Amino acid sequence: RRLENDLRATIAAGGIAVVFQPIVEARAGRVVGVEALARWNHPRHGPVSPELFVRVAERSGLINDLGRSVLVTACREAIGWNVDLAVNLSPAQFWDRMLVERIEAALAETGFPADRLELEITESYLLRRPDAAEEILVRLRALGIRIALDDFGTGFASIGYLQRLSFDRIKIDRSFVTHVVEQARAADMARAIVVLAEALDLPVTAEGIETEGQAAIMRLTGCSRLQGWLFGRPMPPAEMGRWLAQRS
Ligand code: G
Ligand code: G
Ligand code: MN
Ligand code: NA
Repeated sequence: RRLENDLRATIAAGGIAVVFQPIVEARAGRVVGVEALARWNHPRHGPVSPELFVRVAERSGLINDLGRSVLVTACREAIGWNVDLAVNLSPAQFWDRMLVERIEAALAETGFPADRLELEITESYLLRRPDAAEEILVRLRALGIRIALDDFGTGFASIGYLQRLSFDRIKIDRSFVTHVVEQARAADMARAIVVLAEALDLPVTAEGIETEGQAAIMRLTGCSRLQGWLFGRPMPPAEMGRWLAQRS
């Protein structure tokens, strides 16, 4: 309750920060994108996990204000970087009937090019109403935005919907990446996911890459993009800007 009031005040004051994690092209290691991740540093409690404050925002009707704040901040920071920008959407945002208009307004307000924006959505909540979900995906893609299916594999209820819904990319959850070096089974699972994605013409990003060994295997497995601490931790905008400048 108190957290909810603090969150409302922080969002209103523009106090939700955004950090950025680099995403690299698997073969040459060139930076091709960044993922925006929301951060809230509470004056008394310190950093609050985004899982917690996103949940609080969803319960208290603040999610659209939070989402707008993150999207606008991320677009403003990333506009001068010549790379794609990935932003996470929560289920409540996805199902809001003004979603497409809100995204369009944020793009217009910041001047951020739609074809550099990728929205990350998780699979679990699309399954309940796949036809309604597809209608929204089609409208978003008509704006020129791309859609990534995030945390893929964690809510594996059905693969049938994969061919019914219009995605542009799959992000393999890091739980499938963690053990690929020492467990043949894990590497086989990762490979199976990539084969499935290939059958649907969907490029794959591997998340949570922490070691060179994991990077090598996921590259061989056929992932086109890699993301994780090996390449870069989430960084504040100024640091991300310097990091990108050093690498181009
Ligand atoms: O940044 P990381 O440490 O801790 O993120 C934890 C979780 O919070 C991840 O599942 C991530 O997708 C989610 N998350 C981070 N930023 C945002 C955001 O801006 N919006 C939503 N909906 N989720 C976010
Ligand atoms: O759910 P989503 O994929 O959006 O969440 C991204 C989360 O993964 C963020 O919390 C981010 O901080 C975290 N993350 C990014 N790279 C790594 C990594 O290499 N290892 C681990 N353990 N977490 C990571
Ligand atoms: Mn994500
Ligand atoms: Na993920």
